[in-house]
Amino acid sequence: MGDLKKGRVVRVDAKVCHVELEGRILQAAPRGLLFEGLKAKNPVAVGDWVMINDETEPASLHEVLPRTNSLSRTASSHDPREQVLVANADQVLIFSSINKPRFSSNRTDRILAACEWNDIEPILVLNKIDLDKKNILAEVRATYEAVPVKILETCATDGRGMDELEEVLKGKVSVLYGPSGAGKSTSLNQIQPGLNLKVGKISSHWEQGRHTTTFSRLLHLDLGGWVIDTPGIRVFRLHGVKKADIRGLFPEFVRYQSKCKYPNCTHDHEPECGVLDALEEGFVPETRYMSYLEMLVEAAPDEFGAEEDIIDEYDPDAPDEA
Ligand SMILES: Nc1nc2c(ncn2[C@@H]2O[C@H](COP(=O)(O)OP(=O)(O)OP(=O)(O)O)[C@@H](O)[C@H]2O)c(=O)[nH]1
Ligand SMILES: [Mg+2]
Ligand SMILES: [Zn+2]
Repeated sequence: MGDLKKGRVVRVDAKVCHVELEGRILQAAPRGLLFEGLKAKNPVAVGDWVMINDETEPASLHEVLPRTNSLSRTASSHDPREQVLVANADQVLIFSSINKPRFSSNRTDRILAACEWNDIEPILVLNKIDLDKKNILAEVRATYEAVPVKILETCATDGRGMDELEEVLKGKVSVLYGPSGAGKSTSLNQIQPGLNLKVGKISSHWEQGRHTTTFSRLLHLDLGGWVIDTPGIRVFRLHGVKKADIRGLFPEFVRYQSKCKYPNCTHDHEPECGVLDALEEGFVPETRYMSYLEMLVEAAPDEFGAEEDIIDEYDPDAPDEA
């Protein structure tokens, strides 16, 4: 057996991983050993550092090096295992369009909670500010500044906010997360036209994007750093959290928690709850509280939502990406 070499996983397919090794990308099959005793659904994720033997045909992936962090979720409503979406990332850029598709508080709150749980810095990118016909931008800003979360306002089509976005990406490993159609690929193309990522059309009927990016992959940025462009994920359910953990994932609630009568108050049904009072007085936005309650219910053991939880359907007719 030849010497093992260290590479980085840039893409994961069903049977092989695409690994960058000494400036080239090769496909490597994970060894069976990596699956033995595995509790998670997948042994390898995009962003992982791995040890490769490139003298076999195909190359083989021998070892996954310890991770600094990972972003995981519950695989699906039928599969309670942990699914590691990405590993070793510095930050998650949560892309949301203000309109087309419309801004989703629930989706935003779930991924924010996941960042908090996995200890990865979130940055909220509010894109398509040119489409803010209903003037929701100010309200969204206020809600998330209170958490607090760092916020960028962008318009990927006319270039507004792209300098700030570059500044944030420079030298970091960033996950780009957001619904189909939010403008992740358009933004990356603005920053680095050579990437030539395919961008989607928005269906006017549904006002939703179809998935144009269908798998996660790690890309180099000329300005320094890496981005992981991900396909939109419909529902992000945390993995391994207990009911009692959820309240810690909504940082702005903590401010009011000291006024709760019971120290282990779930802010759900208990009397004399500081968070419920703050909600009634308008200090806690209703959207944040609704997301909290939904996640609280899910966190109960054996309770998984009935709704399908897969990466939005893959369009087989879509041409391959550049
Ligand atoms: N009006 C407006 N349209 C935009 C803006 N940013 C992107 N778009 C359009 O939105 C559509 C979807 O953009 P994409 O970049 O493909 O979205 P995506 O987030 O990569 O979507 P997936 O790859 O499917 O996850 C394209 O038609 C873009 O031209 C913006 O700031 N304003
Ligand atoms: Mg895309
Ligand atoms: Zn309470």
